[in-house]
Amino acid sequence: MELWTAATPNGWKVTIMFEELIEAGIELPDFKIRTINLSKGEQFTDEYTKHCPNAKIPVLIDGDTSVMESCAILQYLGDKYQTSLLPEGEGRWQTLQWLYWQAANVGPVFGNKLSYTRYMDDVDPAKKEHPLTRFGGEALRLVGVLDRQLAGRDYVCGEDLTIADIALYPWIRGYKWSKVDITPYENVFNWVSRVRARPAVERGLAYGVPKGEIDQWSAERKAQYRKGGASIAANPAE
Ligand SMILES: N[C@@H](CCC(=O)N[C@@H](CS)C(=O)NCC(=O)O)C(=O)O
Repeated sequence: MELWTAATPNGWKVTIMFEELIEAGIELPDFKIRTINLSKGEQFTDEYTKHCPNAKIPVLIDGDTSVMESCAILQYLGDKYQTSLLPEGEGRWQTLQWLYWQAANVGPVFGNKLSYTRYMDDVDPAKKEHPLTRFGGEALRLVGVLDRQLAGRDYVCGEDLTIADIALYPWIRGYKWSKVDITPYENVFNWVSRVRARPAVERGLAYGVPKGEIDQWSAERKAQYRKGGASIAANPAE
């Protein structure tokens, strides 16, 4: 089994899943992680798009089967290795609806908010006003939905962590980065700490990232980005 990925929220979903499966006692076959260099455009090569026609990371290659889309990969692994990460019966549909909610809403909206907040330095600020308001407002609405779902629950679908939490966590944890203020949403804020405290999540997030940088950018990495003109490098550590 091979995972072609990069150190980004959609990539971390799958490496967290590997680690949670191992934590649950599953003996995974030998798997290989291949880092795709997005800035060099490795996602556009014929070799890559043969497995992932959408030309985005991650893609899982399991023998003759290639699966693109991070949430489909979570579901594939959840089906292949039966654990409480993708329960059966009623719990399955509870989990899948929140998984698809992430894929259709939180991922694209947080991704766009992040992009306009951090990466579009060359765009006239007046032109960014509408998308920032639109995606910022929608991101907060989604956080409100998640907050209500988490009331009285440790995890999105109840007492146990599922692939719905794994899909949501890498995007929500980056709230400072995307400047979506989740702090008034107590259930979400506490859930972020709860998920973060899991050893498998810690290990999953560390794929492709030096340990000291897991939760913040090192001075060296910021300097690299500053050279490219990105304002993210100028932000103080929060
Ligand atoms: N819906 C896709 C989104 C994948 C995605 O946007 N991947 C980003 C990194 S997080 C990527 O490959 N970006 C490179 C590019 O757009 O060229 C998924 O969940 O797998």
